[in-house]
This record gives sequence, C-alpha cells and structure tokens, in this order.
Amino acid sequence: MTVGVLGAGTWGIALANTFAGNGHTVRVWSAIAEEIVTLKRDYVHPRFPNVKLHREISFCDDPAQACDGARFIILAVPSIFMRDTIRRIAPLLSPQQILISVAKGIEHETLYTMSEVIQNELPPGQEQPIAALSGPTHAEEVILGMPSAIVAASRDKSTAQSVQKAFMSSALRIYTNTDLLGVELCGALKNVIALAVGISNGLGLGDNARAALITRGMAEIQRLGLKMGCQQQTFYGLAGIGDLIVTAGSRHSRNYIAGTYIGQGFSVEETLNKVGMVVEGLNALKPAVALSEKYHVEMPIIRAVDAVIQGVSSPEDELDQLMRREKRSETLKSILERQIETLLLKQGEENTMRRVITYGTFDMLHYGHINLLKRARALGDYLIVVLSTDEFNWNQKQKKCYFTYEQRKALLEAIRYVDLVIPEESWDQKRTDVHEYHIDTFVIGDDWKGKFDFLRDEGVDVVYLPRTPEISTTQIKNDLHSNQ
Ligand code: C2G
Repeated sequence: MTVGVLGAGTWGIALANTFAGNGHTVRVWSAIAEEIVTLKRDYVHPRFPNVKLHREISFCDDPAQACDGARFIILAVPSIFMRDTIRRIAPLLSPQQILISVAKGIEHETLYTMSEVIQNELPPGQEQPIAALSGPTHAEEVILGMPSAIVAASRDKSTAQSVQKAFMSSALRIYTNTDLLGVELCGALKNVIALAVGISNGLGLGDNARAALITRGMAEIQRLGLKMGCQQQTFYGLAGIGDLIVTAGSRHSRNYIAGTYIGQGFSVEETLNKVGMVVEGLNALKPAVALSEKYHVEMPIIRAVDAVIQGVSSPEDELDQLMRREKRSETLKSILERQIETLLLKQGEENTMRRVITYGTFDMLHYGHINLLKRARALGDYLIVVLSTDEFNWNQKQKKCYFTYEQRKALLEAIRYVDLVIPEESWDQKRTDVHEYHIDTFVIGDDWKGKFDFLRDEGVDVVYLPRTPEISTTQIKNDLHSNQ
C-alpha cells in the first residue's frame, strides 16, 4: 500500500523505513526543506548515521506528493505543528484515507489531543478515519528492527484494525484499542512524568525514587483519564505504563535526558540546547496542569515539575514536598467504584439529575443519621455520603470510632437513601468534591450551621437540617456505659 509520512524526524523516518521494509510504497515530506534535500542525497538520517534507508522511499518537496493516493497518512510532526500541518493537507484528502497521528502532545490553547486537533481542522461533516499509533517504541530501536509493541487506537474499531493489519510485522507487534482519548492522554502526559524521573536522576536519586515516580505518576494520569471518561485498562497497557517504563530511564528518551539536566541545575534554555531535539514533555506541561485544574484532579508530580520548570521552586524543595504530602491510602476507592461513579455521573450529566452531598462519621449508625440521610436524599435524585476515614476521625476530629471505615461504609451503602459513599480525608476537600461530583446541594445537620456557607460561592445550595435532638453516638455510649 502507499503510505504518506509527514515529518522527517527520528520517529517519522523510523516508521517510514519500517513500512518500506514491509513492502509498502512510502513517500516522506518535511516542512524543513533541507531535511528532504539531505535525505534525498544521502538516504541516511543524521540521527541514524549507520542506517541506510530503503531506496524505495521517495522524499517529497510538497505534502501533496506524499498524500496523493496514500491509503495511510502518518502525521509525525511535533505536536505544536499538528494544526498547521492538517490545515495544509485537509483540502487534499479523500474520505477513505486514514490519518494516523504519532505525535504525543496536547494543544495548549484548546487542550485538544492530536486526533481532536485533526478533527477540528477538517471541514465540518468530512468523515475522515483517524487513528493514533502510540506505545513503548523508541525510534532508535524500531529503525533497527528490534522487537517492539505498539497500540493502534481509533474510536472506530475497524480503522484500528486496518492500521494493525497494514503495519504489523514480526518486529512490530500491534494491539488495537478504541479508547483513543486514553491512549493519547497517556502518550502526552507520560512525557511529563519522564521529565520528573529525569529530574530525580539529576538529583542523584536512585531506582526506588524512579519506581515511585513511575507508579504514582501513572496513578495521577489515570485519575485524570478516568475523570475524562477514559478506560481503566488503557493506563495499564502499552500506551500507558508500557510507554512510561520505556521512557523513564532510557538513554534514548529526550524527556528523561532533559529532566536529568534540569535536576543537575541546568536551565531549560541550556537543557534544550544540550538535547537539541523537541522535548514533548515540556510542551505537555502547561496543558497537563490546565487539565488537572479543569477536571479538579490532584496531580502533585506534574505540579512539582511545573514549579521547577517555571523556576518558582527547586527540585530539592519539590521532592521534599512530595515526600511530606498528607498521608494517603493507595486504594480507598475500588476500581469498580470509580467506574460506577464515572458511569453514574455521565448519566447524571445527561439526565440533569440533582445531586446532593453530605459529610459525616456516622459511627454506630442510629435513627438520627437515618433522618438526616432521608431528608438529604429528598432534596435531589442522587445522594453522595462523604464518610470520614478512620485517620481523619482520629487526627482531625479526635474521634475513635466503634466501627471501622469499611464497616461504617457497608452500613451506609445498605441504606436505600444513599447512592454512593466516598472517603472524607481532609476538611478542605469539600470545595473540589462539589465540582468533581457536579453537586447541586450540600446538606449537613444544623450543628454545623454557617460553617460551610462558602460552598455557595461554588454554585452549590447549602442546607442545614435540624438535628434529631435526643439521640447521638455519644449519648448511646454514655447510656450503655451507665446501664452497666
Ligand atoms: N445528625 C443528626 N442528628 C443526630 C446526630 C447526627 O442530624 N442526632 C447528623 C449530623 O448533623 C451530621 C450527620 O448526621 O450531618 C453525621 O453526624 P456525625 O457522624 O456526627 O458527623 P460529624 O462528626 O458532624 O461530621 O466535614 C463534616 C464532618 O465530617 C461532619
């Protein structure tokens, strides 16, 4: 088949040479004219001096030549040039040509992924199959035919399968995935985590720090991805953890190398001069922070990298802050619960159901609690109870509960008024919770009257309900104690 490759950087050339090796007719174009001149003359890429490129590859001076008649068009340009490149070729495209993005980045102004930028630049109604190829594939190894695996992602399964069928070989194993957003999000954000791992390397930290940053970095990306409606398994796949492993710590990785220089104290300017190539992690940083704010998701490692790159903090200080963060559990919410939450919230968005939230310890559950929950639920269609964890009760409320968090949670989940129970770990999570769960009404007993009025600034109704007077957990304990 005929394949057009736009972009003659290391990845574009590695793919072009691989596909030519598989018998495809490959045409390469670059916006940098002298790149094409050199390649036409030498059939060697400066970054791969020992690799003679297949003579069947033709190097074009005009993108139209590379696109004309091509079944697949590979977009191998730096993410910041994706929009211009698509704008240039959109009029040349015919409907069945499959566009494949291999750029890993998020557009600054729009927070679009690359496939969204492509879609956005196509004439309205022009149905163009779009895919992405993303995974743990250093160009330096792919061009040598070293065994690699990668994901062909597309919202349309048959498009992903067409890419898989055309390009899979004994050296390049291709898996399909229809979670295009998740694959692209991983591809872009893992470069920021790779910067972080490089910075830790530059600080002289060891493998333990690297493993911790990779693991917790993936957890951050997953948290954001789930909020954006991505699929869980994408993050544990080749485009997710696979790509992060190959990037964070590899001598081939520009993001890791750039991070190392920054950790050693070089400025971004000096670092970019030393690396000499596009460092996508730096391009992805601002959009990553913007996405974490837009979706109200905590991403401490990405924020730490941002603080260092902006020069507002030192790598040492950011490391210290990361290590001293509030104690967290790794799995307070089961994966299934997250998926149910996302599903229900998505339904909620469509059905405009009214969501109510309330907070409490709910120890030794009694009818005063039930009265509160019943009235709270009556104020909407869906009630979320944010249940104080054992640590929060002990450290912040000096309460020693009779029942553990899990037991109190099970009791609450058995109540027909309660739709979802999530953990309360800090006093100030309310402000983000109400956005994260699209809350309409905050409810709590009037023993808290006035304490949470600030939530009205977040666009939430605040309702204080009269407590049930004669009953309380303390009362029960005292009565039991005195009756002994
Ligand atoms: N409640 C009630 N009547 C009672 C006892 C409790 O209406 N006889 C209400 C409280 O006002 C609260 C809820 O039931 O709205 C849970 O009570 P607690 O478990 O005592 O909650 P509390 O320790 O006040 O925690 O961030 C907010 C805190 O987590 C609230």
